[in-house]
Amino acid sequence: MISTETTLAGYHFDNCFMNAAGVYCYDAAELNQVQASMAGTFVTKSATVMPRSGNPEPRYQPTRLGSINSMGLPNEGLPYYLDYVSQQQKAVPDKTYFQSITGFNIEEDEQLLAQISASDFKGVVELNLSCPNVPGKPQTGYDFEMVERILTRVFTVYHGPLGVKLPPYFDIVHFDQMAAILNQFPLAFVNSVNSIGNGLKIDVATERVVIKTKHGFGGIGGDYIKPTALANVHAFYQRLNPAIQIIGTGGIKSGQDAFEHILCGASMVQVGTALQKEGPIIFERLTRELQTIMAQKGYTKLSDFRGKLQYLD
Ligand code: RRO
Repeated sequence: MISTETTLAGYHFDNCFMNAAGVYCYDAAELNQVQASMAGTFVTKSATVMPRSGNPEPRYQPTRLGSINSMGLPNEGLPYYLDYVSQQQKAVPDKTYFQSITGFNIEEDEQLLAQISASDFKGVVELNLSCPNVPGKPQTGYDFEMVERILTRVFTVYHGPLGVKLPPYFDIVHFDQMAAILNQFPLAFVNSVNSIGNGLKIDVATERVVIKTKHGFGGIGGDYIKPTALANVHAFYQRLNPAIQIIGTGGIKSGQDAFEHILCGASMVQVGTALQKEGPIIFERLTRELQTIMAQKGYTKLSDFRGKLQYLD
C-alpha cells in the first residue's frame, strides 16, 4: 500500500495534495468541488476584513508555460469563509481546513485573527504575506522589518496553528535573513511560493498586454516558477527550526513535480495554475502519478524521501 498521507500542524491529512489559495476557493460552489475531489483538504481564497470585487478583467490568462494574474484579492470577506468552514467542520468533522487571510496593515491582521478566535474555527490559518496585485500595496514578504513586526503582533493575539505564505526570494542572503526572522516565532508552517510578482505577458498579434490592471503586470505561476519554488522550499527546509513545516507551491502539474517538492522538504503540496486549467479532477492524476514514482523507487510513505535531496559533494 502506497500512501500519500501527511501530517501538518499536528493534523492528519489523507492526501498531501490540496489547492493553492486563489484557485477553486472563491466561494462555496468552488470549495465544494475541491472538497468532493481527492484533495486532502482545501484552503480558502485569502479573506480580507471587507468583501472585495478585485481588479477589472481581464485579470487571469493561461499561457503556454503557466499563467499570469492580477486578480486583486477578490473575496467574499472573512465571515463568509468562516461560515463555510464551520459547515464543513460539522459535515465532515474528521477533516481539517485552511483559512487564508490577508490584512492591509497590522491592525487588520489583528482584526481578522480576532474574528477567527471568536468563531468556532478549528483549523489552520495561512497568513498571506505576498499578494503582488493590489495597486500601491507592496508585497509584505519583501519588507523584512515589517514581517517581523507583523509576526510579533500576530503571535501575541493568536494562539492557534498559523503559517505564512511567502513570496519567492532570489538571493541566499535573503533566505538567511528571512529564516532568521521566521525562526523567532512558533509558526506551524511556511508556504513557498506565491506567484513571482509583476511579470509581463505580451500578445504579439495585437502588440498588447493581456491583463488590464497595472499596464499588464501580474503574478506569474506554472512551469516558469518551479525551479524558484523548489529552491525556496529547500532553502527554508535547510534553515528553519524542524518544528516549522514547509508547504510546497509552484509549478506542480504532475506527480513528478510533487515528488520534487517533497524531496526538497515539503510536507504538503499545493496546486494553482494546473488546478485552474484541469479542475479538481487533477488531484486523481497527481496522486496516481506520485504513487507510481514512489512504487518505482520502493517508497511507501512520504517520510521515506521527504527532505532527502542529495548533493554532488
Ligand atoms: O488576488 C490576487 O491577485 C492574488 C493574490 Br491575493 C496572491 O496572493 N497571489 C496572486 O498571485 N494573486
